[in-house]
Amino acid sequence: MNQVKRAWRDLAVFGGQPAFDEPLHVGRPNIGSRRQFFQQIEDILDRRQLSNDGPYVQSFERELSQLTGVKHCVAVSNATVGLEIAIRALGLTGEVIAPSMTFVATAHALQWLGITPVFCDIDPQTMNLDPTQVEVLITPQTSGIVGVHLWGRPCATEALADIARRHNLKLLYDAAHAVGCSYKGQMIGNFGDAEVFSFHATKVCNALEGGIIATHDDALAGRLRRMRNFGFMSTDNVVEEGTNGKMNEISAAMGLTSLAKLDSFIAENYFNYKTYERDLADIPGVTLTLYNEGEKNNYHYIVLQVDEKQTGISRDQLILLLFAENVLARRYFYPGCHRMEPYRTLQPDAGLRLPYTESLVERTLCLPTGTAVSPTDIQKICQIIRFAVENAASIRAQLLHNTTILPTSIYESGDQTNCQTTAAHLQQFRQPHQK
Ligand code: T4K
Repeated sequence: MNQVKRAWRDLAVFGGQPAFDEPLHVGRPNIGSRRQFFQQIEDILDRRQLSNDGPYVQSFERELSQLTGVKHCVAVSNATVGLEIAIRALGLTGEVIAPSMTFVATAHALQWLGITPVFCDIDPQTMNLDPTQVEVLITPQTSGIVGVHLWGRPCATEALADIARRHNLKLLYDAAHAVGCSYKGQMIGNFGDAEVFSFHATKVCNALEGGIIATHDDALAGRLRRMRNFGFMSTDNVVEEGTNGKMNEISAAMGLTSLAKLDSFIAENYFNYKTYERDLADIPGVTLTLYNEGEKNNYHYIVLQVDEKQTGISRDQLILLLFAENVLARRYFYPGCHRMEPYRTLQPDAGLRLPYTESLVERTLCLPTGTAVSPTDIQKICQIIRFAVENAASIRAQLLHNTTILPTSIYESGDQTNCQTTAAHLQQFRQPHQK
C-alpha cells in the first residue's frame, strides 16, 4: 500500500506520495463478457445489418421490457436524444417544470426544443422534485413535468401523478440513473407517461452510448419509434417530423452483454456501498446518501454530503485532496443547471427559489465505485477522508496560505489523470462560485 497519511505533509497535494498510482474514476465502465460481445460483433458483421432496428436492438428492447415489466421499450442513440424525442412525442410546449439538481442534459433537452425549463427546488431528503414546489410553479404555459430519479432514488411518483392529472400535464421521467431500480416494488420505467433510461458508458449498464424510452402507451410508443427514424411509418412513407435517434447494432450488443451481467454489477456496487457506509460511518460532518434497501437499487452512485461546519474542511477542499491522491471524485451536479448557460443568463433569478438545490450542490460529491474499484481501494479512500477531517485545521491552513501549492488542473485540463497543478485552479477552490 502507498504511504498511510500520518501528517498533512503526507498528503499528495502537499508533495506526499499519492495513495493510488493510477487514477480512480467515477464512471469507469462496467465491462461484461468480452467473449459474448465479440461473438455478437462477429455475427453483426456477418449479417451486415448494422443499424435501423436490427435484431440486436430488438432483442435489447425485449430484455428491457422483461426487466422493467414495461410494454414498450424503444431503444435510442442516447438518453438525451431519448428525452428530446419523448418531449416532442408528448407534445410538450411552453414551460416544463424540472429540477436543476441534475445533469444538464435534462434541461438542455427541453431548451433544445424551444421549451423553457422552469427549475423547481428539491426535497432535501429525497434530492428529487418537491411536489409542493412543483404545484406553485404551474402557470397557463405549463405543459408538463420532468422528474429525475436522482442516483436511481425514485421521485414522489404518486404526488407528481396527482398534480399532473389535476392540471392536465404530461409527466415524463428522466430515469437515466435508474436502470434496475424500483419504487414500492414496481420497477422504474412504469411511471408517468414515459421514462427515459441512459446506457451511457458511465452508467451501471452500458451500451457504449444508448438510451431506452419506456412507456405503456401504444400510440405514444408508435410515435416514438417513428420519430427516432425520421418519421418513417414504412418505406418511402414519412408521416410526421422525426430525427435520427436510432441505436446501432454494436451498441445493442454491448447493451445485451452488460444486461447479462447486471445482477453481478449491482452486487459489486452493493458491496462497495456497504464498505463505504461502514468506513465513513463515524466521520463527523460526512454523510453518505443512503438507498432504501427495501427496494431494488443499482447502488451506482456513492454520494456524500460534506457539512463544512462539522468537518472543518469544505467539499471542494476535500475534492482537491482526493484528486491529488488520484481519487477523481466529482461534484455532480455542481453548480446546478440554473447556474449554467444559457439558463444563468435567461433566468438570472432562478436561484432565489432553489434554496435546497443551492445548498446541496455546494456540499455534494460522488466517489468512485463500480467493478473497477475494489473494497481495498474504498478503505483507502475512506482513510484519506477520515484523515482530512481529523486534521482539518492544519490542512485548511496549509491549503489557504501556502501559495507554493499548485493543485491539480482538475476540471480545466480535460486530462484528469494529470495531477500537475495550477495556481488558477487553487483559486477556483478558494473562492465560492460566483452568484
Ligand atoms: N439525465 C441524467 C440525470 C444524466 O445523468 C445523464 C447523463 C443524462 C440525462 C444523459 O444521458 P446520455 O445522453 O449521456 O445517455 C457523464 C456522462 O457522460 C453522462 O452520460 C452522465 N449523465 C453524467 C452523470 O456523467 P461527464 O461529463 O461527467 O463525463 P466524463 O467524460 O467526465 O466521464 C466521467 C468519468 O468516467 C471520467 O472520469 C472518466 C470515466 N470514463 C468515461 C467514459 C465515457 C471512463 O473511464 N470511460 C469512458 O468511456 O458526464
